[in-house]
Amino acid sequence: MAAPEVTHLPNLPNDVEGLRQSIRDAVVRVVGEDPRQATERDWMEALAFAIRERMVERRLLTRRQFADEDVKRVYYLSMEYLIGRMLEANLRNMGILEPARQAMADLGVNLDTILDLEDDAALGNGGLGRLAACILESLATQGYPGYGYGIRYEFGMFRQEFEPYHQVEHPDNWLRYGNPWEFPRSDRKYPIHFYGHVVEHHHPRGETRYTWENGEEVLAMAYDYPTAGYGRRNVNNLRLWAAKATRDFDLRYFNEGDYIRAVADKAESETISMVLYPNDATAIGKELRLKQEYFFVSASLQDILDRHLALGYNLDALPDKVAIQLNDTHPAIAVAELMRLLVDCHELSWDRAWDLARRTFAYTNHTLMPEALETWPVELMERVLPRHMGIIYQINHDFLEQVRHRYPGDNDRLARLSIIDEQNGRRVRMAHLAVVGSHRVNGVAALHTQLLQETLFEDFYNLWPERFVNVTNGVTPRLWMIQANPALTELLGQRIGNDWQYDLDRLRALEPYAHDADLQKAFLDVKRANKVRLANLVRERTGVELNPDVMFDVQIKRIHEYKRQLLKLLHVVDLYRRIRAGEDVAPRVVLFGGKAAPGYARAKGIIQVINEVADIVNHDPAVGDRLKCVFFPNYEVSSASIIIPAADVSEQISTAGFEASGTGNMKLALNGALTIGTLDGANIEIRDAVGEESIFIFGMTADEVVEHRRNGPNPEAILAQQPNLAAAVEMIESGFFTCDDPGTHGDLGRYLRHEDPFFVIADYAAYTEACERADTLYADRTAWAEAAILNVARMGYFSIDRTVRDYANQIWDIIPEPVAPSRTNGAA
Ligand code: 7GP
Repeated sequence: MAAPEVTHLPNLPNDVEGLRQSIRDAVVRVVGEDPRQATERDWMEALAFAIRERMVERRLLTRRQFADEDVKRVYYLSMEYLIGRMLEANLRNMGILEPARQAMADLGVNLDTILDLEDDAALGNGGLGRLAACILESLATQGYPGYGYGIRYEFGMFRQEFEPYHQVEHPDNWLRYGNPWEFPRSDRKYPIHFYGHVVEHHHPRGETRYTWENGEEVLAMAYDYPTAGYGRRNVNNLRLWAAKATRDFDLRYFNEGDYIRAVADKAESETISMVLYPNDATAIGKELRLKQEYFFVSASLQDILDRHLALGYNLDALPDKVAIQLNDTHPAIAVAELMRLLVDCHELSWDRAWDLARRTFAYTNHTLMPEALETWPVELMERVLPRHMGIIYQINHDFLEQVRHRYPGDNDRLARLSIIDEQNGRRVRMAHLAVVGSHRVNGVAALHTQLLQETLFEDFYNLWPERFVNVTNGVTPRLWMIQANPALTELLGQRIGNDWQYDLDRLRALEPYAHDADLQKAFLDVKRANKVRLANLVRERTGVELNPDVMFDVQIKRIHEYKRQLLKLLHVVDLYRRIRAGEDVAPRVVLFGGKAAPGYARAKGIIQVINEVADIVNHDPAVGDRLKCVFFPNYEVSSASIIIPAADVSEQISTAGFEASGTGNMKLALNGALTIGTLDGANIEIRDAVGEESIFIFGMTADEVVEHRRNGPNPEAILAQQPNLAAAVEMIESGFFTCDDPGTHGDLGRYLRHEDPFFVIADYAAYTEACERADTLYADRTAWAEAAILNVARMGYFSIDRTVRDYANQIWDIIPEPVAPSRTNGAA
């Protein structure tokens, strides 16, 4: 036992005086600057260091308690974490936002100015990555022992600019000034192998053993990001891996005297963690991507096993002490890697290892889009991960044996279920590997899970119905209400207290006041103030003036054909034409935001045409305030938290059957926007929660979409019957909105007239009718306020805390372990 003074934790004060002291000290001791000369950025760093020393203290207390209490832990494996800014969130969740504000003011610094200096941590593309960030925050908030693992990308999601209409991508160099939130762990490094070959060792009695030899080796080094729970002392950890060259990477070239080549090789091996692939819901068949996936999975599993053994557990206890969640198939190679570690490195028998692996893993699917389903050519897998290919063959062999016994002679079924797709040039189906290797598989909304069972995983569902569960997504109210919407938070506090911050169902207490005129007025005032805040940002970023007294109609999400930004755009063009023709239309601001994958030409074309239409509409003196159209550049977490509280209307208009869940729909509705939406993803559950009168549902259902496709859609026939729609399409294709080449949009016209794969044309009439219902309600301010208040009151189900409890109870079998106040050395 070490002496007490060695094991003692510092217990730093959290009052204004104590914080001021820490911050002032940090400017000198950490930043290395004279407080007399410190810049705002110096103060920001000093503040971050003062917070992080408090976070790490609680992190260590949390870890001690978890070890003492023998808890079961969940590990969330995700290629993406779309975190956003950390300073304000950490201050809030640590409970020191207000004292820190005062301490900074005492030092002559305005906290809000400082908060605005921070870059977003954008280590994700969209929904999947943001969900991962929400889940980590909730795990800590509810006191669950839950850890994230991922990649410390040097370059996150690209920065989007328009030049002047089309998207241009710029690198996101978010680490250029260093990062005060991370703890580099130079002692936490694991070797990661690629390439080489497998050698079999036959033992006369006993199983054949395999070694994976030669090949290349990279090191994965850990960087830790403490994650604080709100209103609790628990601080969990997000561990991100960075690639580092091994020391002897270069021996060969050094010996040959080729120094430059040797150093260049070092740089090459470190590219693994260099950049996030900016693709949302599309698989990237690149070797580097496979290496990224294996890199972080292998490092994470080695680390998990190390910790498990260091805590004194044996490997047979793995599923009792460890749950591992695979966030989509990106980490699915974990199934084979855990088998390799258990069988080759820890010398367990194959059957014992398989039983442990399957009981440890669970897999979340986030999309039904066929182009998102990851498959790797067998040839590539054999070259990059030869041992894993062998393991996958063995898993598949055992699995298909089982299927053969269950369905004798059904070879078609075997081919459909096989982990190896023999039809398309032999590929490994990662989703099949994930399903076979997991004890639970979940979709992210009720409809999505149902469709998984009926389509993508139908054969697996028939085989193992008990494996499939639904866990509807949620969002964290800490970021998406308390931080993003302080004015509404304040109003809620006055009316119903603050319990909803921990238990979002308590928002229901607002229901009885929905027709209270005072509340309605206060609610509309809050919304207007939020619209003014957004209008200021839009002016700053785009130069466009918005009138906060008209409806703000918002579609913010990745640009995708199935999400149907074109449907909204056709509505804008239709309104514009009618305004020019002297018609009286309800005024609105239409705001788009979102990025297109750099290689997704159609999505980039959609951005371009929106920008072109916006430019004409916004400058046409005949239009004035009746219509404004804005494409908000570089939509990210930090701008989302300004846009969402200002929205009156939330556009959730994907082709039914394509949006797995959506989470933007939840954030917007929680902030009092009314949804115009299809019966897709979680929109259905939102409708059930808020009631028909607080949502504008339209369009084909998922079944009708299938039916419509089967009948052979005919967009031209529909256009012939809808003169307004036809006129809008014509206006675009005729080149009305393009200044240079009028032919640019001919292709878009052809696409809509002859292909229309996501039924924009077929749903248009129903869509505009839903928009008109919204306009009518909006014109009645009292009725609108009532509907919007009820909407807020009934969104409790969509808290990420409920989502995380569903995972904990149905999948992980873990319980909360709140850190006891006594453990904090008496700290308040
Ligand atoms: C998204 C889904 O498109 C969205 O509907 C859902 O709300 C979100 O995941 C969280 O579950 N999917 C992705 O972002 C994605 O990249 C491909 O999926 C793997």
